[in-house]
Amino acid sequence: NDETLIDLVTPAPVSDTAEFRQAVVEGLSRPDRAIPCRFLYDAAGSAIFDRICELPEYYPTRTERRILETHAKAIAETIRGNIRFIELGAGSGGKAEILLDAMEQVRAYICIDISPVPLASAAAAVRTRYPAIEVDSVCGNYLGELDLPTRGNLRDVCFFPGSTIGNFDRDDARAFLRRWSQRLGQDGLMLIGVDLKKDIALLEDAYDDAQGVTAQFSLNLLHRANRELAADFDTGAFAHRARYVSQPGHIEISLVSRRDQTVRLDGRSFDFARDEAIHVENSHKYTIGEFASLAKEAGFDSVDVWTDEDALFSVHLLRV
Ligand code: AVI
Repeated sequence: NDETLIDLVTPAPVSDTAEFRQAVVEGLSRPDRAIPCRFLYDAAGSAIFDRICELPEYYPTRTERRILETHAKAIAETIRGNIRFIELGAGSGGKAEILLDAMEQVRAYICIDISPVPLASAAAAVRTRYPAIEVDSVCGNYLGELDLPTRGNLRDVCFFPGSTIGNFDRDDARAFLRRWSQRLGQDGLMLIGVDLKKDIALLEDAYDDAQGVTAQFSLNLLHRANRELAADFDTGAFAHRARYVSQPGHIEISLVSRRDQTVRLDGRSFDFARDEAIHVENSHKYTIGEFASLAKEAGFDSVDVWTDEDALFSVHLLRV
């Protein structure tokens, strides 16, 4: 349902402190401790995430870009009619431009993001680079209720790169796709990046890199609680853990207490036993067939799918 989707929102909303406080207090008060992954993306977390995307172990970003570069023409040729291109989340690091360069049939572009500043700069960049395309931006949560400008007789193509869908659990991913299949209407298309199942060591290394940047990304959540909520986490006393869970197939990321300890926050104390975990993120992985079936359940047919030669990552084109 929509409420759960909003709770799980991943892509970089700058959430306010009150919301963060409530999530941390609630999340630490439960027996299975957890903090929703959207809180990973404050300014510091977003900057660390940009560094993750450049890591040798973190293959998704560069692999998806390569797939788009290699197949941009084929993708453009598969999509007929005049198009309104809808990008979910601002600033795909140039991935939208790879497609816009190849797709001469794009007449309008809309970017949707919850944060106004990246939204405005994404729209401005497209306006400058493609003066013939009509550019619009919608400040809102693309996981929730949203009013899109009317589309005229253009065909909607929604672009959702980065395997951000992987940060939703399977049910939420299906609900998200269903919502968009309804919103896009007849003939609408969804072009979506999805990380693939693969060798477990490769996957685990991608989420636990040698330089420890991903560990910093997770631990930033505790630094953020210290900064914003005056918590007293001893951040050195928690370890980043990324492990692959084969059913249904996801990387599960947690912060694990290295010793018995007590953390104070908001006038409360939270006791941690050694090895007790705070769950911070899941990153789901799919086979091509699994993702196509999930999309089918959500009202999409599979049109085509592109992948790299090592079958690390996939880009699906789905049709309502
Ligand atoms: C944003 N998202 C697709 C990333 C992923 O791969 O699940 C988030 C991430 N967390 C640690 N590394 C990357």
